[in-house]
Parts: sequence; C-alpha cells; structure tokens
Amino acid sequence: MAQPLRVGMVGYAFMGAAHSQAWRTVNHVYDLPSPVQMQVVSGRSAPAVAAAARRFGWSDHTTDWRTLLTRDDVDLIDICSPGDTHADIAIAALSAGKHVLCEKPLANSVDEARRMVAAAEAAKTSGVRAMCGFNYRRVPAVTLMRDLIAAGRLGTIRHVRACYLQDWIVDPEFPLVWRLRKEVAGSGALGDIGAHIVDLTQFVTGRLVTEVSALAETFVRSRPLPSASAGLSALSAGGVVERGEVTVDDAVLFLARLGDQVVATYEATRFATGRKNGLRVEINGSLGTLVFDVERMNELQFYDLDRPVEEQGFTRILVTEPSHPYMAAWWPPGHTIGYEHTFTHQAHDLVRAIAAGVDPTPSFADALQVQLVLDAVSRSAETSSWVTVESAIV
Ligand code: SOE
Repeated sequence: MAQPLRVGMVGYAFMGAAHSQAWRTVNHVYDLPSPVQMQVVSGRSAPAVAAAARRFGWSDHTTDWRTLLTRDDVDLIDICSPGDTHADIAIAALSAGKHVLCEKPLANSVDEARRMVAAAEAAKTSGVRAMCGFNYRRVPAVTLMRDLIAAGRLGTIRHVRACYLQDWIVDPEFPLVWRLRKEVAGSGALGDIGAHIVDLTQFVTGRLVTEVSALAETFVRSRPLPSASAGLSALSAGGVVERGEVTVDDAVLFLARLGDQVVATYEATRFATGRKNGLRVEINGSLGTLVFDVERMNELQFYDLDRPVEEQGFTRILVTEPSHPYMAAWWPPGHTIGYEHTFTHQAHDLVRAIAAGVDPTPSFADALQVQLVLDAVSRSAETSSWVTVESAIV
C-alpha cells in the first residue's frame, strides 16, 4: 500500500477553497503514486477555521500554523494565506522537512523570495520539494500553447501581448481589504494578477522578461475600512465612515523585451469595468499566432501560415481530446473543464513530482524570476525609466 501524502493547509478563503477542492478531487480523478489525505487546516479565527474544516473536508483544524511544523502526520504544507506570511511559513516548513506548495506571488519582495529559494535548495538535499502555485500553467490549452511553440510551430517569436483584467474594486466604496494594503499584499494588481501573465508568457515562450518600462496608477486612494462595510464599528462618533489609504497599484502597464528581438506589452488592472477575470495572451511569430483567453479556457486559437493560403484564418482548437494534456482522466472527448480543474492538475503534478523525487515546476527559483520582474516593474514605474531584470535562473 502506497504511503499517503498528508497535507496541512494554511488559509481557508478563496484560494484555500480552491486548493481544498483540488486535494479532495485529485485522488478520485487520477491514479496517484501516493493518495492525498486532507489532514489539517489552519487559520486565525477558531470558529471560521472549524467551519472551513467541516465544509471543505479537512480532518482537523488549528489556529496556529506553527503546530503543523511538528506534527508527524503532515508531509506537505500548502500556503494559501496572504503574501506577508509566505516567507515565514515556507522557510519554517522546509526547515522542518515538509514539502511546500505556496500560492503566487511567491513573496512580497525579492529579498523574501531569495530566502525562500535558499531554503528550498537546502531542503532539496533531503528530498523535500517546493513549488509555487501558478495554476493557469495547468490549463490544457496553455500547455498545448507551450508545446506548439516549443515545437517551432510559430517560427521566430516577435510579439507577446498579455493582459489580465478585473473590475472588482471599481466602486470607490469597496472596502480597504488586505489585497489593497502594501504591507500585507506586497503590491496590487501587479503582484496579484500581473504575476500570472508574467509567469504564463515566460512559460509558453520559454523566454524570460529581460527589460521593462512601466507605469502604475492608483485611481482610488482611500477606501472605507472593512469594518465599516461589514456594518460593524468603523463609524466615528459623528457618524462618518472611517477610511484608510490604499497603498498599492490599481493598474499597471508595461512594455517589455523577452531577450533579443521579442517585444511585449503587459496590462494588469482591477479597473477594467465589465471584465471579471479576463486573462488573455497572444503570441505572434513568423509562422503564425496563438491566442489563449481564460474566458474560453477550453479553446486555443491558432493562425497557421503553413496552411494553404485559401484556408488561412484563425482555427479554434477545442482542447478537450483525451490526447490533450491532463484531459484523459476527466470526461469523454468534447466535455469541457473549468477554473477549479487547474488546481486539481496542479495538485496532480506536485504529488507525482514528490513521488518521483524530481523538482516540481514552477520551482521557487522560477517564481523568484517572476518576483524579479515585478520588482523591476515597480522600480521602472517609480523612476519612469527602463529597468533591466536580473536573471535568477542558473
Ligand atoms: C484576485 O484578484 C484573484 O483571486 C487572484 O488572486 C487569483 O490568483 C486569480 O486566479 C483570480 O483573481
């Protein structure tokens, strides 16, 4: 009987729910070398974490993540808490000999990310593995995009065009949640959703962002404190709603180069009214174009110059055949998958890598490379100048 992989998860909000769904499902869909056990979930509020454990199917719960470090029934720590907690938890977990899955962005700063990479490298010598959760890599259409580019089907890459558009804070009265506070989230749209498109474009092209020129904007600079919106207590004596300062970017746009002769544009915003979760990546090469749009995540569009001229046009590839990445385990051909499946695929890839004793991807070093881009973008926006991105990958 294979040894189970026993998971302890930190955080139970949106990402905690998505990861729980994945841990719960992955055993039932894929034949795994080690069955996953949802051992314990950790969170700060005792009643809320107890409710999350019941709802998501965790066997146990705790209000102190540090207890996971010493439990010998926990093999892997899954970090789904805000960015300011990532470095401490990941480094402690790796030092305690636990495998780690850490949500993106890896950290709130390059310095933290470097320390996390060092901890991951040190732990590797005893077979402990670390991975960063860039879930969109696990969309079958994205994997196919990467495979087609690697096979040379686009020829020489010229343009990368990527945007990630949301609108959830367009209302100026939307509260000052943690994602809008630099000391907790590190940055705004840049780290939260810009990180995804940086990772995705580096993943599909196999190239790194080498230079950036950016601008950033914060459209709404103060917002009601969350307690005011929750109807609790942020009304001052005079009945005025207390507000706090937004300390992150609402939107960031940047030009970039991915090495020699590949030019790119990136846009990440939470103010694209009407766009709920609009992630789109287009790559133009000398032999064709590929387009991925997360709102149509079961499709990949391919303009292939190799086809006879009378037949040229964008072809919509339905990426649902069993021969497509990850798909054989799901439904009969043609049956589509959605957002939550990307997390199940991520869990599958991590469990297999751990069992095989190989490094999962994206590794902490890959995620540090994204962090270096985010940092260069911030510095470029501050100084209104081009900034070179250091390469962390040796
Ligand atoms: C919030 O903007 C968010 O939940 C991101 O944090 C996720 O990474 C993205 O998948 C959806 O949007």
